[in-house]
Amino acid sequence: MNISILGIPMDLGAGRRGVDMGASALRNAHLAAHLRRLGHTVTDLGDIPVPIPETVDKHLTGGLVFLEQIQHTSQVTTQRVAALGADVFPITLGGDHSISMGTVTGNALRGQPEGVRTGVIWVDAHSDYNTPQSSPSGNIHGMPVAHLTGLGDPVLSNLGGLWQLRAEDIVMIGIRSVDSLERELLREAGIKAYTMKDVDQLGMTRIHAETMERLSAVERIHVSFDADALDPSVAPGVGTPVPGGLTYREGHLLMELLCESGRVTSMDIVEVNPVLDTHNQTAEVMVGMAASLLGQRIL
Ligand code: 5AB
Ligand code: MN
Ligand code: MN
Ligand code: MN
Repeated sequence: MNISILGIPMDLGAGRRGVDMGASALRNAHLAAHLRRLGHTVTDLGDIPVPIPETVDKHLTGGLVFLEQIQHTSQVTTQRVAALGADVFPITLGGDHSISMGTVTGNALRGQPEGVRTGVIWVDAHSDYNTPQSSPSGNIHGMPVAHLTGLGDPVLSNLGGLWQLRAEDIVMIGIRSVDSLERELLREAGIKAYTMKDVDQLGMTRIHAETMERLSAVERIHVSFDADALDPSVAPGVGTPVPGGLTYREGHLLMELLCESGRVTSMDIVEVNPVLDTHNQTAEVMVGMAASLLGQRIL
């Protein structure tokens, strides 16, 4: 496979500093080398420039912190990813999860300006379905899925022109922290979310099978992997840790089953925060997850 790595060192969407260094941490954990060892051709496209918070005026625009800067970066991200060929497998490195408004949109538009029906597997402790009105924090990393489906601020929900992510094409896995108004929005939209209770009860094998069934009509599948989906004992370097997350094996099993399905066409790795990490453990774990998705075998 032709894999392109693109960093988006964004921390304007998160409440804590340091997640902008996530892309560097993942490169330091030998992401490209691991993928090359699996036989892939890997091109690192470097980083999209993102302003650091200290250089911009922090203010709230209609319930969103750093809206203008995040809008600009999301537009650039959409264009850069869309310009990659339809045959390329992009791995986009955050940065906080606000980058996924641009990465998902760009991936849907890759090679086809009007957009391709694209499914999203959102692996996360959080559902990231807040609107500016429902958000308790104003932090845009808690809002990307809502904006991808057309809710929220039009400045962020119209990145794809006529293309929009359909609520029925989203599956969330690992969920265990949802805000109260956000819960109502998820219900109204009918978004399928597997909570940690579902992971415990059903197991990852069944969740994977149901996910593939649900996404059977989409042409592309994007995996957006927030490191905080994993249990904090496995991935401590995150800004919004929530106890009771996916085990190391549950994370790998999901990636291995998705790899076998052969249907995943792009991936984000987001929310890795080296400032809060121990010895780059979280970046190394996330590189392992990417390797499993891209063909690493035990035997
Ligand atoms: B992450 C919270 N729901 O909106 C909010 O890490 C947390 O991308 C959002 O999943 C966490 O501020 C965003 C309380
Ligand atoms: Mn290594
Ligand atoms: Mn997230
Ligand atoms: Mn999260």
